Amino acid sequence: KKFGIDKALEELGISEMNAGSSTGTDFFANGEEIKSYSPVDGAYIGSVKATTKEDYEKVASTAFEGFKEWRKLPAPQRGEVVRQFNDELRRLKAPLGKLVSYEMGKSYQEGLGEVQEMIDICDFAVGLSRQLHGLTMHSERPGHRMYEQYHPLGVVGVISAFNFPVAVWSWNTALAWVCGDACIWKGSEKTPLTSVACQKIAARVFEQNGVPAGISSLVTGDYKVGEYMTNDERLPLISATGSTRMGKVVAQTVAKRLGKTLLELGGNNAIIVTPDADVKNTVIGAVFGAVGTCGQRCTSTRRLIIHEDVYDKVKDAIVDAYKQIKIGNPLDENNHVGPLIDKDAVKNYLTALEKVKEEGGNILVEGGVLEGEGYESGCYVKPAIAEAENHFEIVQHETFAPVLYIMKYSGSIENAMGLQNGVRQGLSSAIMTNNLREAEYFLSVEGSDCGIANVNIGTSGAEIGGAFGGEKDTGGGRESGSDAWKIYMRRQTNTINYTTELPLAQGIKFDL
Ligand code: UN1
Repeated sequence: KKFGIDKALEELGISEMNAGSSTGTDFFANGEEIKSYSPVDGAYIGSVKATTKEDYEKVASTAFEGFKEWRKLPAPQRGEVVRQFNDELRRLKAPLGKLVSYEMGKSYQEGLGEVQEMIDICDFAVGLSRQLHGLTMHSERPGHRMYEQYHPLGVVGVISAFNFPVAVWSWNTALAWVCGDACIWKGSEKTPLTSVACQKIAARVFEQNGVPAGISSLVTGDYKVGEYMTNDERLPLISATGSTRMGKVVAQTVAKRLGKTLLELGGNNAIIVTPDADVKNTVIGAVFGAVGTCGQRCTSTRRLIIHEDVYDKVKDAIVDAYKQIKIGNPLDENNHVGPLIDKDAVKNYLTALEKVKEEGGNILVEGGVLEGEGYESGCYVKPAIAEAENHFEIVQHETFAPVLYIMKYSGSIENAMGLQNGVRQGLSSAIMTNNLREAEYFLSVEGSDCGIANVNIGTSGAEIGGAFGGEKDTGGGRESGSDAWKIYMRRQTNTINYTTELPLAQGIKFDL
């Protein structure tokens, strides 16, 4: 069953593919072919051509030239272009959500949710386009005025991952565009068609508005194309989402030329379940967090840290809930969990299950690869649960699959906090409690060390209005809401003297 995927491709204008790199509505395709197969049914969807070094030069120089014009347009007018782009996203929400689901494998509901995140960040960006404000300060010198302003930064490189193939791009670009930047996007080579679909939508709206070429640019390919970007001095900022290993390489390369990075890397997210947690809500938050998107969100719940007094009760309720999970074609709305992205991901999942057993873990819900009708792609796996210790090597490691580790704590919240913070990653965290003292401790300076800390909701499913990102091995970057826009602009402090004298700061006398 195709669930209307052909119609969706047609509506997005990507049924006849000859795509690759792009600085507008046209594509140039010179590199080697990248074929996209759906993890849903293993079928070939289409192909694009990788960006060559020459293609990249063309893209980067066009973006650079385009930026010089785009930056002169008043920010609210740039916001108006983003508003029109958002109208198109609203119109095409269903087909784009469907393509995301089909090419990436997340449920259709989550595909729609991802496009909704794009819509939300565009709304946010439109309002922001009238609020890119700095501060004014009082000068220490008479007759002087001091203030700060934010100017467009330049050409921003965006490197995104397969798991959120469209939303992460828009978190970066919607803000960067209203900030007056041009963007060069390298999407994941595992989801090239969603990238092409997005570029088509943006480029069409931009062209209709007379926006110069290159403000929305696309490059395609693997890490080699990423290296063109990270080494390019014309790109003052590289925003990269992916593994910690990738982030370290990106950070070092960009730092060598003193460029800026915004890194959103791995997580190892835990929910602490305290003695007076609401068990029903805990189950919903933990199960969605662990199996949603087949465990392939950076915010997916990897660990449950449960107090001994409620350990058996919560464990049994979660194991029970896993029995209700329906695994299958994610376009079929009866299913909760779709496939993993590809067979490499299946291998990593199986390795994690082996390792947790080797290290002494106790499997509570057996995993395994599904076979037979509907599972022909070989990418469907059973969400698994293991009782494990926090110090196990495999527990310390982020496995991008639906494997949940359960562990026990005794005594006070401090003990749970130690386990939660006792990993290298620091993205998302949650506590389930109705106890004010525990909740406030969790949020206090001694509490969670993550970029996201939630009370009585799970670790995944953050709203766009907050700054998104985390500490330690998660990379330290913040994208999306709050004041994350500032990284896409350059800050300037201005001091203006409107007197006939020239007094020096700090009262220094310099008489000539
Ligand atoms: C990611 O997995 O890279 O909070 C992003 C969430 C989503 C974004 C996840 N809004 O789960």
